[in-house]
Amino acid sequence: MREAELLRVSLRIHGLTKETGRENKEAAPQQRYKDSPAMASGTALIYDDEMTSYKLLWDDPECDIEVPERLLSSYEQLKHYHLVERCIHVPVREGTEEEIMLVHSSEYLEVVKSTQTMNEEELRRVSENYDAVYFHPNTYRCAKLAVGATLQLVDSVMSGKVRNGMALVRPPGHHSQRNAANGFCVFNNVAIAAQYAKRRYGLQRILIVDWDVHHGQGVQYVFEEDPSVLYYSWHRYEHQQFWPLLRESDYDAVGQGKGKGFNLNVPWNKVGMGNSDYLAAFFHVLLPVAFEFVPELILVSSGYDSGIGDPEGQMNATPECFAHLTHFLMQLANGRLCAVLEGGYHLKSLSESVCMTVKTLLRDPLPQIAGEMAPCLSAIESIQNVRGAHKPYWKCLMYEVPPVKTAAAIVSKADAHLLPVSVQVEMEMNAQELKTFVSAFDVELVKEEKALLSLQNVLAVLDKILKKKACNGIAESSVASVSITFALKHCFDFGLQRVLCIVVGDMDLELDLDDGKMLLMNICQKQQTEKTNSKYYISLNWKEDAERNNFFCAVLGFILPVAYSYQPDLMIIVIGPNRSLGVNGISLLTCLLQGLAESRILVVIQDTEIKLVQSVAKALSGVSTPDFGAYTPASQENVLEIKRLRDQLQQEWKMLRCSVRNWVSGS
Ligand code: X5A
Ligand code: ZN
Repeated sequence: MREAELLRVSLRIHGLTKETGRENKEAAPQQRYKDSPAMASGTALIYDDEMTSYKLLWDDPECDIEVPERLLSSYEQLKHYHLVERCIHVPVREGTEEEIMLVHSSEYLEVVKSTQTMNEEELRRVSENYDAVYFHPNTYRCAKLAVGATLQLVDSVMSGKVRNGMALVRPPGHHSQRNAANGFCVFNNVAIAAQYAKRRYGLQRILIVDWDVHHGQGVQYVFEEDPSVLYYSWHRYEHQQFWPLLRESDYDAVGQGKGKGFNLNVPWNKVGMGNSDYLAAFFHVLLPVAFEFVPELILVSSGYDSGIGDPEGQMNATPECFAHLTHFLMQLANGRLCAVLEGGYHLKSLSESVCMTVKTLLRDPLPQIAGEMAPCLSAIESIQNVRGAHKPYWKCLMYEVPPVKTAAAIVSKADAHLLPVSVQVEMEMNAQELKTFVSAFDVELVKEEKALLSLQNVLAVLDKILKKKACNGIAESSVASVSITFALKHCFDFGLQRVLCIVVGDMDLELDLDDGKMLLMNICQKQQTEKTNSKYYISLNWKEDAERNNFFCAVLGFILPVAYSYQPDLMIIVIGPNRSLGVNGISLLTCLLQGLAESRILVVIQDTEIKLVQSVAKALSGVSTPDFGAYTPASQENVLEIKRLRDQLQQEWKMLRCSVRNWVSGS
C-alpha cells in the first residue's frame, strides 16, 4: 500500500473521515477544579492563533516546511472532530524572561529580543548564525507565547485543574540550546517546562518523551547530568548521516556523571520505521525504564514528523500509532501528561495525529492499529543496542540483555548476508574519528590509502570490543601487519595489560615483546631462523595435512595451556598469507580460545576468502560449531614439534606440564 492510501485507510477505519465521522457531542466539557487526592479529570487544550503570525520571508529550502498552516490545520481538524469543545480551553501567556533563563543565557535572550525590530536583511544575517533557523519580526513574541503556553499547561496539570493536556505551539523547542536557536526552535519549551516544574512544584522525577523524528539534542544537553529528568528520544539517525548529524545522538549517549542512565536515545538507522517499530521501542525500552523510574510528570515533545507521509522523517507510523503511544504514557505519573507540539510537516498526517493524541487524552476508546505487528531487523538492532547500553543503570534490563556477540567489518558489504544473522556488520569508523586516531601515530604507513581502509575495518571492530559493545569480532584487512601494529597500540592505550596475539601465516611484525604486555605465537610453515623462541615470542612450526584433521594436538597440547597460563585480557588472531592452517583448524582455535579474556577475541583476516570469514563468524557467534570430521592422529613430525616446544617452555608456562619427569618442586 502506498503511504497516502495507508493514511486514508487508517482514517477510514478509525472514524476520522468526513464520511464516517461520528463524534460524541453529548460529552460536556469538564471544567470543575478538583483539589482532591483523586485523579484529576479533563483535558486542557492550549492554542492561540497569534502563534501563526510569523513565517519564512525569504527562500530557504531547509526551512520552508515550517509554516503557520501547521497550527491552523491542526486546530481546524480538532474542531472538525468536535474535540476542541470537549477540552478545557486554557489561555496562553508569555513566558517571562526569568522563565526563559531557566534554560537560556541572558545574552542569547537579548539576541532573540533584538530580532523584533530588524529588517529582512538583518533577520537573514542573524538566522545564518544558527543551523536551520529563520527569524521574523514576530518570532520573539511567538517564542515567548510558546514557552508561556507550555507553562500554562504544566500549571493546569500540576494544580489538578485538568488531568492532562496538549499545547499547540510555534516555534517548536527541542533543538534550541542555552546559547543557540536550532532546527526551527528558538526557546526550549519543554526543557524550560521541566525546570519550571522542578522549581515550582518541587518535582523530583520528570519524564520527557520526545517522539519527534529528530533528536532533541537541546533537551539532551540541558539534562545530560541531571538524574531528575529522564529524557527519551527516538530519531532518524542513519548512522549519523541524518540531521543534526551528531555523534551524541547514538544509543551510547546514556547521560553523564550523576545523569548516567537518564538519557535514552533510540537511533533509527533506516527510514520507513512504522507502528510496530515504535511500539517495540516503547515495550522494550521506554516503558520498562519509565515504570522503574516512576515519574511524577510526563512532558511529551510531541513532534509528528515521525508520522507517515512526513517529508523530513520518511517514516511510516499511522496516526493511530500516536493514540497508542499516548495511551501507554497515560498509565504513568498518575496520568499527568503534557503534550507539547514540536515538528510535523505533512499537514494532513500532522493534524490527524494531533487529533489522535487529543482524542486519547480525552479517554476515547483506542483505535485499532494497522499493519503486521513485526518490528524490522534494523529496529530490533537499535533496541538491543539501547538496552545493552542501559543495562548497568536499570534493573529491568540488568539480567537479561545479551550483548551483541559478534561484530564484523568486511571488505565486500555485499557478502554481509552470508554471515549468521546475529553478526552485526559494522560501518567503518568515520573518517574524522580515524584521522584523529591515526594522527596520534605519525607513521609513514598510514599515508597509503589501502592501509588506511584496512585500519578502518580493524579499528572499528576492535573499538566495539574494547568498549564492550560487542563481545568479539572479525575484520578483513588487506594489510594485516600494519593494522595489527595500530590495533595493539590502541589496546595498550586503552589500558589492557596482556594481549595474546596468535599469528597464522608468514608475517613480519615489528613489535616490542619485552615487557610481557603481549604474547605472540606465530603458527607458520617454515622454520624462522632469525628469531629464537623466548617467553613472549613463540614460533610454532606447523604444516597441516589436508587429508588429516590433526590440529587438536597443537591446540590442546600447546596453544591453550600457554594461553591459560598467560591469562590474556584480549586475544587477537591474525590470519596472514601462506597460512599453514585450514579453515577447520582456524575455527577450532577460535572456538576453544573463547574460554579466555571473557571471550574477547578479534580475528583479523588478510584474505577475502568468504568461506573462512563465514566459518570464523559462526565460531565467534556460536551459531554452530565447525564440523571437524573423524579424528585422525597427528603426524610424527607435528607431535615432535609440540613436544620440543613443551620441553622448552614449560618452566615459563606451567600449564604445559603433563609429566612429572624433570619436575622440580617450586620451579
Ligand atoms: C522541530 C523540528 C527540524 C529541523 C530540520 C532541519 N525541527 N533540517 O522538527
Ligand atoms: Zn522534528
